[in-house]
Amino acid sequence: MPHISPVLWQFLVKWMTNFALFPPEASRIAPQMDALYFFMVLVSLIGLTIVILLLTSFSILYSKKRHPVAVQVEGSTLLEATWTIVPLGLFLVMFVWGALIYFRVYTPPANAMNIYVVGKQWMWKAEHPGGQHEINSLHVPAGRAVQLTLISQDVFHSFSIPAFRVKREAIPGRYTTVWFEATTPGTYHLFCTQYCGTEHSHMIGDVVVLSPDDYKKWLASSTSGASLAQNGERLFASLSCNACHNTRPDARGPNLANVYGSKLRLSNGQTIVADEAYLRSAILNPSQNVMQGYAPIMPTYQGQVSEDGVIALVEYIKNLNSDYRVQQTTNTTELLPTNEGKAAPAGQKATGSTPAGQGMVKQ
Ligand code: HEC
Ligand SMILES: [Cu+2]
Repeated sequence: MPHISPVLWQFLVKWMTNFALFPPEASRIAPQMDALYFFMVLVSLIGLTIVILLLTSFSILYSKKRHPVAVQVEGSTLLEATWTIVPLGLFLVMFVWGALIYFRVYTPPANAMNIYVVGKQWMWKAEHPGGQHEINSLHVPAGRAVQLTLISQDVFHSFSIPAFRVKREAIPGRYTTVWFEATTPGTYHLFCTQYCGTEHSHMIGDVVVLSPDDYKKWLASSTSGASLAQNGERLFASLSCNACHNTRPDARGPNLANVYGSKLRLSNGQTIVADEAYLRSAILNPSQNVMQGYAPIMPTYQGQVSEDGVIALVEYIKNLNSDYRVQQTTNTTELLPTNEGKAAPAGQKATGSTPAGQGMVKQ
């Protein structure tokens, strides 16, 4: 595990963690984040020292006792340039350094496994693709990139794991994402860091980092029987989405197979990449982005499907994508129980082996 922070900072962090002054560094990004943080603290301390030294020495050197008559001092270009350029350089270093870390935190690697997190007053609900649900806790494997797709069911919340140095707003009406790679098995705190009502302080929980083997066991023991995609398939039928989205030649809606991740042309001439956020808005605000060649006849499902339901539908549509299925299989083969064919491959089975799903949506 490469540790970026120099030895002294590592020592400092260990010491502060020991005395509960600082959260442990339990993700790959944490040491990088801390290096920047300590750099900023150091620069501030040096600045503070210079200001205090100048303040005290000037008030002694130029006191009224020593200089009863004030002397007019003209400006010095060199002095002014120095105190402008040096701080500017320091702030630019912080800006570039911070931007690099920012992009790293908010750009998940392509092979990240995805977990949905729904925030609501006042709890966090995590939904794993295999159908495992948990409230105010989140189980993740160590050494794997994990992406969280967050949404709120009511007000603004903010999902924060200090030990991983990640934090992301959970916003009503929009998916947001953040990712991390946990390095050390253990239990860490999880907070809502956006004041969200009277019981905001109860919106806390545990992040449990497990070794890949233990994670595999956890997945197998907490499966609820149906994967998200399977639930989505059921919803797709019960909401009669398949009345329009089917393979009949006179189908009124587009075929949804391989839509996820593809570039779509809209009736207003724009193109858009169909990601999770697009699928969500296609279901809840269909009139917002109408596909070229189709009439805007799709009804809105606002108020008829919960966020959990939308997540299931989105996972189902993603699973209609043959590439995505292959990718998800390669991502999860080492982690998910393949032998009994329950949790992980169930997601694939949802679309592959159910005759109904096959006939209605897949082409
Ligand atoms: C009355 C017919 C009808 C029903 C019912 C319907 N849709 Fe649609 N849907 C359409 C049409 C037509 C479009 C293309 C025009 C548009 O984008 O609004 C579309 C577009 C979409 C898109 C965007 C796909 C793309 O290629 O742009 C998604 C996703 C989608 N529907 C999902 C659903 C889901 C999920 C349901 C059920 C909850 C559903 N639809 C129910 C007719 C329907
Ligand atoms: Cu909250």
